[in-house]
Amino acid sequence: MFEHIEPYPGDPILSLNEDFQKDPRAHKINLSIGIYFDDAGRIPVLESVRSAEARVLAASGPKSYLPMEGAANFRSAVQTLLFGAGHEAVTSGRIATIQSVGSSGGLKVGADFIARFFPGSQVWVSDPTWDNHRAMFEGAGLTVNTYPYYDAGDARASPPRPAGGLNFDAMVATLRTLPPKSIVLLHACCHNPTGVDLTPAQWDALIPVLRERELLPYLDLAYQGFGDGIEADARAARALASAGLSLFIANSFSKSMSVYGERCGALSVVCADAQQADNVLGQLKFTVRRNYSSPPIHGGQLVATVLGDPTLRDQWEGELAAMRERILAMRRALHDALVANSPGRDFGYLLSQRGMFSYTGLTPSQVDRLREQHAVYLVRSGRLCVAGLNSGNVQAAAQALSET
Ligand code: KET
Repeated sequence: MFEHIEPYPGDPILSLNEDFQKDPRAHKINLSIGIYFDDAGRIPVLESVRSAEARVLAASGPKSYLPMEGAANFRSAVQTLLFGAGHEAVTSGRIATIQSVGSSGGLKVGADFIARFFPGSQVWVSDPTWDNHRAMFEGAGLTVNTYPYYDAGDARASPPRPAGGLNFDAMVATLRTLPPKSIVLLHACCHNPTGVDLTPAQWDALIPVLRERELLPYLDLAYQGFGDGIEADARAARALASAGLSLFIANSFSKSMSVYGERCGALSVVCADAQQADNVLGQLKFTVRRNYSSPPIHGGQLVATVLGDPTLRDQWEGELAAMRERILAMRRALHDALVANSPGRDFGYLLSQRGMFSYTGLTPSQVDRLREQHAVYLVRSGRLCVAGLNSGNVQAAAQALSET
């Protein structure tokens, strides 16, 4: 029966992380998967989430099914977090939000919805993007293309351009050529894998392009709070909604609340009015019903409890700020160690990029060498997860990088 089934070559991120777990070398360093580790190399349990969990367990009752769209308190807390309590799009009821199985679940429900209701549309993702974006949208039957994004630099240009920036002009030029109703996937902050984000002014310049070309933006907000702060990282979503654009946004709590395995996320669709939002919500529910029927209870209630209680919310903001600041400190430490090892080379990109990731420019064979000779794990694209560095391993990581 199954003779025709070919072996799965593995996922570029998750399978690599599994290989890391099996690696017997004691000095191994995991800079592959997008997980925040603390300075002791552990995945933290946030105190705000621990307190919320105690409350959720104390109050837990019969475990009926949640509605297809998820828990009402979670869904409204998500809208407030993303857009702000007083945002006109929230108060007018023109956002359809579902609780999803991680933001991955939300991204895929959105992709299935697009395949059904925008059958003539193709998807455009940044070059490069998170490996799974292409897989998910293609998995929904959509055609996926790329727009220019990361600037690999040009030593021969005058003045020479260092690697590590954004090629905004080329990005906009490509978006201007797309047919109406094309889906444009954008990282709302902390771009994965490059760490290169649009500035607020660039977001503002993008809005008229999206509007004039009648493009449908699909934001991925997986790292809210890891860039410049909870509110600042939501700026793009708020600006697009305020400009009256319709948009999708999938957001994650995996990283911001360190609840990876609880699979907490949401998909929100900002519509022109409440009537549209009602219809969109209905069709999202149908998409969920045909897929996994309804989301799980527990993780969503942890999130809703943290966001709904002013004391826990304050505590969470502090804990998230500490994670953000530790990543910044590790960017600085790695930068300084690399400069000390290779004077004259420019590692400024490590300081300007935001979020968990930086793009090193290492080739796949260099990444393989790092892993084989030094037990330092990066994704083969050359993506380095800064959040895997700590005061105990950053010098060794820098040494290995310098020798590769
Ligand atoms: N979007 C982006 C941009 C992203 O980096 C991830 C996870 C997700 C969505 C999915 O997160 P979820 O837990 O489903 O809400 N990225 C890391 C882990 C992974 O690949 O699944 C990573 O890039 O390493």
